[in-house]
Amino acid sequence: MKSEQVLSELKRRFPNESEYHQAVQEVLESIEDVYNQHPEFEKANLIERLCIPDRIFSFRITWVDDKGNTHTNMGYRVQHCNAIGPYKGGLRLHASVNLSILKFLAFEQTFKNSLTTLPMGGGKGGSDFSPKGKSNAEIMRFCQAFMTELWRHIGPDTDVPAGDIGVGGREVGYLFGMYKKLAREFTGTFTGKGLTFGGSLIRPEATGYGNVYFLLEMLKTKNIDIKGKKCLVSGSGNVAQYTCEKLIELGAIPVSLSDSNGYIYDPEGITTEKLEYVKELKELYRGRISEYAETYGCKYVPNARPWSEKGDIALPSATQNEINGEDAKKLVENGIFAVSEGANMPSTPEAIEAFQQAKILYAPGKAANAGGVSVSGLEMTQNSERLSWAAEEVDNKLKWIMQNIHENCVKYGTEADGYVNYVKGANIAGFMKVAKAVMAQGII
Ligand code: NDP
Ligand code: 2IT
Repeated sequence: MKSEQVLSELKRRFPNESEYHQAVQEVLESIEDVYNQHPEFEKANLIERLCIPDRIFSFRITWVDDKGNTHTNMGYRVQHCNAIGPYKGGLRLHASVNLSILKFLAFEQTFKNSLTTLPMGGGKGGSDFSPKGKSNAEIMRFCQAFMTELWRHIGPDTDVPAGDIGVGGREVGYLFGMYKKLAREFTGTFTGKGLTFGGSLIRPEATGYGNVYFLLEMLKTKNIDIKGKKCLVSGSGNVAQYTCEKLIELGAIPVSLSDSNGYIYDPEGITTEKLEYVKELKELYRGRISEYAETYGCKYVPNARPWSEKGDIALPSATQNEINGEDAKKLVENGIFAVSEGANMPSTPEAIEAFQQAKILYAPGKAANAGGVSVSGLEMTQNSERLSWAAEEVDNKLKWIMQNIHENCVKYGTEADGYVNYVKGANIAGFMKVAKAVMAQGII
């Protein structure tokens, strides 16, 4: 297998899907050498079978707004690979959603899920519907309309969706309610459900907490204490909020947050009280992060991301390609020594290269943000058992999983000079497990 050849063939067959090409390229380059030690993989054309999703559903969604006007949106579900378990992955509601983005996310999800040690395949779905400025009733009607199509493709042992950008507890509730009505069954077909109907404790916290647990493991390899370290966080949604919560608990100092309109920089640190304000602002009022700057009198920069500010550690937690090569160089110049990705693919290839050339600690999303889907997997187990575990039990399992992923990255990613290439480690460990499972199951 030559990674350039595979990639150029995928680009020819699936043009104009830049995010998908980007995610595939990163994995191909990491695994090329190991893959080529297995001639049986090449004979079975395993690489194309793992890069191209098993199937994709796409459909029109029609819904009515509060004024009685009718709208259409596109809905999708990409079922990438179910070699190691049912398709599993979130739903994204954002105006930017298209097939390229969902294909990259489903591809990444397959290898991320493989790293978690739990039996989950990879998938992703969503719609170009924008929840911004919509009323609760509009969001509910949209979710119900979306589910009238999606429900026939999912199930507790087939495909289990969850949240992602624009889909939190409220949306999962509406989606699950309609699924249950149409499927005429109460099963664990969604994760991230409310605690009163089968949700797991710690699932809302899991991605942010998990990312900080992973960061702690990386810091341990350099004997660095997280206490007092200034952390640049982007985003202000689910992942960013619980990243800040864990950082504060451990004595670190989150100093920034962002949304699609700009970022705030609070050099005194985001405290527990300020974080409670952010949670309310974002979850209850759907407000803008600029309001934080007005309330607490700190700096707000519109139409920008926080990467030119000074800090010790960066935890990008908004969206893909939010750190470009220039941003990465600036971060390194300013003394950042660790980057741990809460978002999926937030760093461009140029940014990753800048971090790795500077030999700083750099963890890709598929390792560092795997805590969210891990606790989703634990929610599936609890639903199958018809039991709920205590928060401490779930949190301890989450810690163990993040430590295990870190160990695997070190095992497969340590280079000759001792530098841990976490991208390579995560890709090799994640890929090999799926590859072996596909090979064992024959040509299907
Ligand atoms: P939320 O919808 O809760 O928050 C998303 C945040 O990112 C918001 O602050 C949003 O700003 C900002 N954002 C979204 N899109 C853009 C954009 N195009 N440009 C700039 N800012 C943007 O989503 P999550 O916190 O759940 O997800 C954040 C990231 O983490 C995503 O990459 C997601 O795939 C990833 N992730 C999430 C997991 C989960 O369990 N939820 C698990 C693993 C990864 P605004 O309010 O203005 O839209
Ligand atoms: O990107 C991700 O891992 C998620 N959005 C969570 C997926 C899940 O099924 O919990």
